[in-house]
Amino acid sequence: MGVVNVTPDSFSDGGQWYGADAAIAHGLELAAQGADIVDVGGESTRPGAQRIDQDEELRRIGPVVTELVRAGLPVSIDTMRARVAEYALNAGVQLVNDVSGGLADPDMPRLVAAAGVSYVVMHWRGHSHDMYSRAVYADVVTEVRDELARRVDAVVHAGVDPRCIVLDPGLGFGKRGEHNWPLLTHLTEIAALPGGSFPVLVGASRKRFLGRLLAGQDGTPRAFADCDGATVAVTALAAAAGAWCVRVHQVPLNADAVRVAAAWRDAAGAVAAGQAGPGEAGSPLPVTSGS
Ligand code: PMM
Repeated sequence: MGVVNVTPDSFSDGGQWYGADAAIAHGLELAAQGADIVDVGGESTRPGAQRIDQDEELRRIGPVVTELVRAGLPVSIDTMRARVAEYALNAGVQLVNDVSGGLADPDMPRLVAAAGVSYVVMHWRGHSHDMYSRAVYADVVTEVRDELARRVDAVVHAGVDPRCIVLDPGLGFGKRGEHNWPLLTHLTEIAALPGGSFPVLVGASRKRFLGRLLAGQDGTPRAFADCDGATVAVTALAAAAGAWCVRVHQVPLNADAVRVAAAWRDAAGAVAAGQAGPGEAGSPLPVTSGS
């Protein structure tokens, strides 16, 4: 999944694709480089971010989703607002990526259910302006899994087909580095809920915890744009562990890493032995649009 942030202020690529023309060209480029899905978002969720209003979010994403769908790309909409998702669904997007897992807008699960599209349910404890105040965990893997299980129950209760659900541990959202790493190393456990195993999406690309890991000797974190090597490493490890999708800013090397991981899993016999984990890297959307 390649990221198109139509925002002036995302932490990882803020401003680069802010204009509609630049964002559309970037989405086309990501697909040409091997992205199976292009994820379009109009609202930054960087730590400390204040919300923008709905009209502004619609203004940012509208022409971009419309053009990328028209070009024949599988597009997802990264939004917490049902109204914005509805606009994008009408334009033909095939997946709703809701970083709040249906908590920010109570109309979202019903809308997704009616559309019958794939739904990324991310672990989230609240909006970005004060997300670190909620970064308190005694056992992060168990708590994230249990909180995701409650979100799955809620969205299924609202009518979402469980086969359409993708789970996401929400790296960096109300989580510090010491929380992100155990989540990454326990993807299978997080997605194995009592109702069944769900595909997993991992969004580690260029996040702060990678910059901190790669800090220089004086402790200065590595710049976001210089964390792509670390992102590729996470991609390979997550895909080899069975992640269904990785959400990344730079596609070519991550697409290669996904292919390496698929070969690795094949050679290990993971699929044949029934140890497919939470999802197959590179597999198509959990359900096709509108099915
Ligand atoms: N992270 C960001 C935005 N959207 N969506 C999902 N499903 N998972 C994530 O981890 C995620 C996301 C923030 O990163 P960005 O500002 O670089 O896009």
